[in-house]
Amino acid sequence: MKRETVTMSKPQFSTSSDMSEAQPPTTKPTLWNRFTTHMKRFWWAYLIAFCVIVLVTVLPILYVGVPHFAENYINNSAYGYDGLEITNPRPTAFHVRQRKSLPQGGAVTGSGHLDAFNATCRLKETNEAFGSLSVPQIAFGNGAFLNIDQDVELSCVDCMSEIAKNAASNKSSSLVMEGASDLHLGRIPTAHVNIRKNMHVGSYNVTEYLNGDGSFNISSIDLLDPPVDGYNFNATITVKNPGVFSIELGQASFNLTMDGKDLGYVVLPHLFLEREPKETIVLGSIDKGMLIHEAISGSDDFGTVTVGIHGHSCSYNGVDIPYFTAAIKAISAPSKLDLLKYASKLFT
Ligand SMILES: *[C@@H]1O[C@H](CO)[C@@H](O)[C@H](O)[C@H]1NC(C)=O
Ligand SMILES: *[C@@H]1O[C@H](CO)[C@@H](O)[C@H](O)[C@H]1NC(C)=O
Ligand SMILES: *[C@@H]1O[C@H](CO)[C@@H](O)[C@H](O)[C@H]1NC(C)=O
Ligand SMILES: *[C@@H]1O[C@H](CO)[C@@H](O)[C@H](O)[C@H]1NC(C)=O
Ligand SMILES: *[C@@H]1O[C@H](CO)[C@@H](O)[C@H](O)[C@H]1NC(C)=O
Ligand SMILES: *[C@@H]1O[C@H](CO)[C@@H](O)[C@H](O)[C@H]1NC(C)=O
Ligand SMILES: CC(=O)N[C@H]1CO[C@H](CO)[C@@H](O)[C@@H]1O
Repeated sequence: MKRETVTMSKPQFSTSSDMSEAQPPTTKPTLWNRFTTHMKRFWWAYLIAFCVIVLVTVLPILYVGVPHFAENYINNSAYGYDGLEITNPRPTAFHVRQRKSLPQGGAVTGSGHLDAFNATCRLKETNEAFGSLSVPQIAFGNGAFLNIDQDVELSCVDCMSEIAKNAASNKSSSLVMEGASDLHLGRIPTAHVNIRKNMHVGSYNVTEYLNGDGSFNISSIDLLDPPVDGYNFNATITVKNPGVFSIELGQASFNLTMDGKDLGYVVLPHLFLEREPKETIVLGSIDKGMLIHEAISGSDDFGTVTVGIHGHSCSYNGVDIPYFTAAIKAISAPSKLDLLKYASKLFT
């Protein structure tokens, strides 16, 4: 074995001189004869050379190129949050669901699958792991389909709070999803891929959102006199989701101010931001006298008031959800309300 390798390169380069010496000088060999004689003597050299070429160039393409390509493809394909649903929040867990078609672009043709794998989610900034997701097998052929439907346990609740807080404070955050899987594609040998995907989490300017056109509409409002359970009004509002994914928050409560003074508070007992605008209930306890006085003689147009909205807490089934509370608490924004349009009942 060793010896062959050593001599292999020599015959290849000295063949022409060997050949002419080997041929009897009288007969004029045809080109074909010379070729076959040459091949008879040196076939093994060509075989070895062929094997070397295969080993050196082709296999890396399969073993290195395919994983590299797959990693590149996963790295560069934009992850879409559309269709993502976060529900059933608990202090250290929540449910996540996403069913979506994945684009099968680039050179990934043919059918195959990516094995199921566990992905670790980390905060990009600190590299701290805060949860893991078990990504199911993803089969592809005519496109691919992702189907995630599971609980995510949080190993770092503060990390999740940071992400949620940033999202509500117009600060973006980045996550890294890490994992390793095997890619089976057609007849190509199984390729081991290391996945490290950066994901951007969008954020919102709540001030802009609250004052933007059509972010929420008050569909109905009832004054409760005498108050019921401490609330002196209830209302039904339609809320537009500022984001692209659905999120079940539970009971969110906000304190209200006007000109820096306490006006009261509102509680939204079942806040679930879905893709389409959706109705939700608001229960409130406010100083009506102060509101009406401001509407009539305040600095805004007649009937219009500017109410300061300050996040207080968020709970689900009566249990505080620390990461959502962090997001809600980050909200402190003024909102202009046209009481004549929304709450003319206040003046009757
Ligand atoms: C994919 O992204 C990760 C992290 O950004 C990087 O370390 C890795 O080299 C990338 N892979 C390819 C094939 O570009
Ligand atoms: C993911 O992790 C869980 C628990 O640690 C384990 O039971 C499961 O087999 C893992 N799944 C894969 C695909 O490695
Ligand atoms: C949000 O937008 C408002 C008005 O456009 C601006 O005054 C405020 O600074 C912004 N807030 C953040 C956190 O960027
Ligand atoms: C509120 O009403 C306006 C006009 O009636 C509409 O354009 C907007 O989409 C509505 N917003 C919601 C969240 O329903
Ligand atoms: C608001 O209060 C009125 C009067 O008590 C009641 O009929 C209505 O069902 C309440 N609406 C909500 C959304 O709680
Ligand atoms: C803030 O809101 C909470 C409930 O949402 C309420 O218990 C608390 O009294 C409010 N604080 C003020 C100063 O209004
Ligand atoms: C950091 C961040 O997300 N900033 C955003 C704040 O809000 C404005 C307007 O909505 C965006 O343009 C910024 O990108």
